[in-house]
Amino acid sequence: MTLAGKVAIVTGASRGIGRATALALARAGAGVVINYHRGIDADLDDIAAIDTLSAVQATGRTAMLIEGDVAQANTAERLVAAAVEGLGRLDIAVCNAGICKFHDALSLPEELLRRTVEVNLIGTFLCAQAAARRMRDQGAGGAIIATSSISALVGGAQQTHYTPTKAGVHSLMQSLAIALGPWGIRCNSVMPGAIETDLNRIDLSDPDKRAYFAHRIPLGRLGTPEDVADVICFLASDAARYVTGAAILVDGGMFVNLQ
Ligand code: NAD
Ligand code: RM4
Repeated sequence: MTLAGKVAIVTGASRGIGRATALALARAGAGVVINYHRGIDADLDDIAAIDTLSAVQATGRTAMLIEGDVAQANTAERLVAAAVEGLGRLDIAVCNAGICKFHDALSLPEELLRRTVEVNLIGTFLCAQAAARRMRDQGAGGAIIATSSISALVGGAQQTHYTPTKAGVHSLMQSLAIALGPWGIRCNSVMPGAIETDLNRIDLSDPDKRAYFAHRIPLGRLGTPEDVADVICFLASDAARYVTGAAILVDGGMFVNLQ
């Protein structure tokens, strides 16, 4: 197990890419602090989170569940404290929590714009900063991985409030790689393409959209959360010991397919 003895935080880990990442890290040997946020369907969110906790524990690793909105100032510190007090240390932070409510640009409410920036960009910054402070104090390096997106590089008419946050996350990992390199803390991002999760369930229910993606993705299928989780695990591991400031597209080739 490549991550034996390591401890990780994963934000937004009750569902989708975060859930698959928590499981992949645990299977590789890491203890995991699982974060999620109670949204409009609080009961369903709790059920998903408890299910993830059980699945991670079933791997034989230690896990903790911490509810909290990453946009709130103290959530990241609570996650770090849980890792240190509950699991003894912190080696890996996966800043993954994100929202994307598809919406027209011209009628976009300011509130949705501000919330998307707060969760996706500010939440990622606060999580990375709190984790990095602890990793610096431990003196043993660390790995921070953020979930950016193919949408950091290309646009979407219904995503004008979202794509700039993903470009921001990409840039944040580049700058943090420079700032934290002296402590051996590596900072990278993954850029998933179209991965089937709750986040895009409505968008991908449009047959025309599915047909477009099927045509555009050279590997011929939408992505799964596990496709992304395995790359995050690689970036978290010593196999990526000389990789920092990088962004890895995990999109089945969708980005490069122009004609
Ligand atoms: P999802 O909706 O399946 O899961 C989102 C998770 O984030 C849930 O666990 C939810 O509880 C949590 N969450 C939401 N708001 C939160 C908040 N304020 N604080 C803490 N946790 C919060 O989504 P997903 O598709 O797995 O997306 C995960 C990340 O991947 C996001 O950052 C998203 O932008 C990014 N991404 C997704 C795709 C895709 O195609 N699904 C593609 C590129 C990037
Ligand atoms: C991603 C990308 C995907 C979309 C999700 C919601 O960053 O744009 O195509 O389905 O967001």
